[in-house]
Amino acid sequence: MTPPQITIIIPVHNEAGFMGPALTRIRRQVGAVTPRYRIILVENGSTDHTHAEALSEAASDLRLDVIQLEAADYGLAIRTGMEAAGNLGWLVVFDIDYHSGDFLKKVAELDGSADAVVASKRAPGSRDRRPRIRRLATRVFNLALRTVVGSGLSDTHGIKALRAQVVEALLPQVRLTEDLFDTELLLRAERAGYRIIEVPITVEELREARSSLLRRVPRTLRGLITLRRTLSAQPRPAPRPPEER
Ligand SMILES: Nc1nc2c(ncn2[C@@H]2O[C@H](COP(=O)(O)OP(=O)(O)O)[C@@H](O)[C@H]2O)c(=O)[nH]1
Ligand SMILES: [Mg+2]
Repeated sequence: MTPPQITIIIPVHNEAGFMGPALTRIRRQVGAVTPRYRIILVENGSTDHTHAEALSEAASDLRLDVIQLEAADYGLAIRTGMEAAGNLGWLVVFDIDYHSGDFLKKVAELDGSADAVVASKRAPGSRDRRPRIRRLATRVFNLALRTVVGSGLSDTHGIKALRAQVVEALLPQVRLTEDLFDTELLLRAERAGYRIIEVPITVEELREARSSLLRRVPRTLRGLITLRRTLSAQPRPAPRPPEER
């Protein structure tokens, strides 16, 4: 089987010092799976030397591209990376502190049987070694995904891969940025009838979490309610015929 084209998109914000060693690990993980890869770092809003460090990494790595936007926005960073990635092969979203070689292997072994792959912290076989409070936040989010937006997905945050052509088709419809951009993208993929599979993952924090759950959980829940309104205002697309998949 020909190894797939993989473009890894990584949003980065105030990651000076941490990013260099993480990129070395990520290059090793993706290089073990395919020689046909690119990495796109999208930085915005950093107050440290992240952008300068990213540029210096890119100076010695032809497969690494760096994009900089002005204001801090996690979702907009991923979106911009996706827009820059083109429409070949797989687009993979990693965090700089959360990435997986095993996940890339699973994506590379797919034989056309899926349009998107989500590493779900809630899938059978996953091992979540994060602190209890973070695991609890994931459970709350999972419950909200089912009850607020009626999704069958068990996780939408974190590591995921989508076929570039699927992203190209869906991006014009996606409205949200920040925390919920990737959730909206996956929910729209689900509603459009694309085949999404969930795979287990071992989650280990490579460093302490920096975002405050106290602020993030209510913000995310409010965002999901907005998303439900947006999605229900639009007719559910007819399931796509098999030949289009
Ligand atoms: N471009 C960009 N990246 C961000 C922003 N906030 C977080 N990130 C990146 O998103 C990833 C996850 O962030 P992290 O702080 O580990 O969040 P957590 O693990 O979900 O609490 C890391 O690669 C961060 O550098 C942002 O505002 N802009
Ligand atoms: Mg993190």
